[in-house]
Amino acid sequence: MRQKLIDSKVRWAREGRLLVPAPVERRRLPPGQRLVKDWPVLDLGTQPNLMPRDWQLTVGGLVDRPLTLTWDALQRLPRFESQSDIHCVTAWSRYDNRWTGVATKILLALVRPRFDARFVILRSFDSYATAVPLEDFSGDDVLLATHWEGQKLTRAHGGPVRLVLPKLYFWKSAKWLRHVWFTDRDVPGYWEARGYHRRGDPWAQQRYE
Ligand SMILES: Nc1nc2c(c(=O)[nH]1)N[C@H]1C(S)=C(S)[C@@H](COP(=O)(O)O)O[C@H]1N2
Ligand SMILES: [Mo]
Repeated sequence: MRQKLIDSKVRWAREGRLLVPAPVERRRLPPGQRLVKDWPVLDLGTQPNLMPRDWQLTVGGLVDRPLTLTWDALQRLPRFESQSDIHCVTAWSRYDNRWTGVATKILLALVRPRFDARFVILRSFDSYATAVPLEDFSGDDVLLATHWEGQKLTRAHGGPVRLVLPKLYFWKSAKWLRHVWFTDRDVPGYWEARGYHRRGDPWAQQRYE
């Protein structure tokens, strides 16, 4: 009797019985990052002072319907809210930021990128620029943000309107957004021209090229 049990346990061991593939665990904090509770301000030192009525966004390039959005026109678009984590390439991360604004999906539906559009170039009122693949720009959690935690986005953090693209390092989330330009090839922005990665996925540690 006991021998039967032993034999079957030996067989189980040989067959690897009860072994199931471990779930692929994804830590919330990407490699090399450390968590902060405050919210650092990072930019090139010039923070444009824009009243909402001075703000205007132009959207063009490889699209069927180029568009200019005033602040009032932006308010009339459907609102979108999304909570996400910030990962800055200088190694700080901040969890649970609640953003409100207009989803890039809405913008894309309005301007209709042409089939050959593959990149989106973002230009800002402080002359900053950055480039992202259209696929990343189109993500479900990407928005033109006007509010953070229910409060109007401050000037220091890119108000009145900034991009928020949580799945890439935060340098891709252009503050004081001015132009959104669709292209068929990558055009390096401020940091990309200085050695930063063309895509910038924190999980793959795409800090530099
Ligand atoms: N217009 C503009 N957007 C910008 C920058 C900038 O210098 N100018 N800096 C980028 C960088 S490097 C980071 S880490 C984040 C910082 O955003 P925060 O100041 O709201 O934390 O903004 C990004 N967007
Ligand atoms: Mo940054």
